[in-house]
Amino acid sequence: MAADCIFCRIVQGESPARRVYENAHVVAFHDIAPQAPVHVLVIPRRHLASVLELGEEEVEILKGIQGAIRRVAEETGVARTGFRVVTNCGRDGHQTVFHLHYHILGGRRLGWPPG
Ligand code: IU
Repeated sequence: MAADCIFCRIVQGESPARRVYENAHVVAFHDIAPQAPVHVLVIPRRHLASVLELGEEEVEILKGIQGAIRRVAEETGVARTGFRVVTNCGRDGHQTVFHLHYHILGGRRLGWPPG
């Protein structure tokens, strides 16, 4: 657990979040400021600052992330209508929370390219 990391606190249950799914490696919860009717974040339990810290050694975490994405998409209904998975990295990528997270966005027709 990293000091002063809000997502580590959510993993620990020390900060509130509306969880939708969890497995041994990840937790998924509704984004506090949803940008689409479905906006869920999938985060690893282990603190990794961004996708840049996700290497071949983290294959079990990657499997957990992929399993969570599929389960969340199915359970929220966006597996049927379509959705987007995105992870922002660094300043230009608009990352604001430095604990790796994947956004699952859906429930409306999304624009492309992203701004
Ligand atoms: P970003 O990719 O780092 O920009 O996304 C961070 C997301 O985390 C953003 O969509 C926030 O609304 C969301 N979030 C949250 O769900 N709960 C929190 O306590 C905080 C941020 I701080």
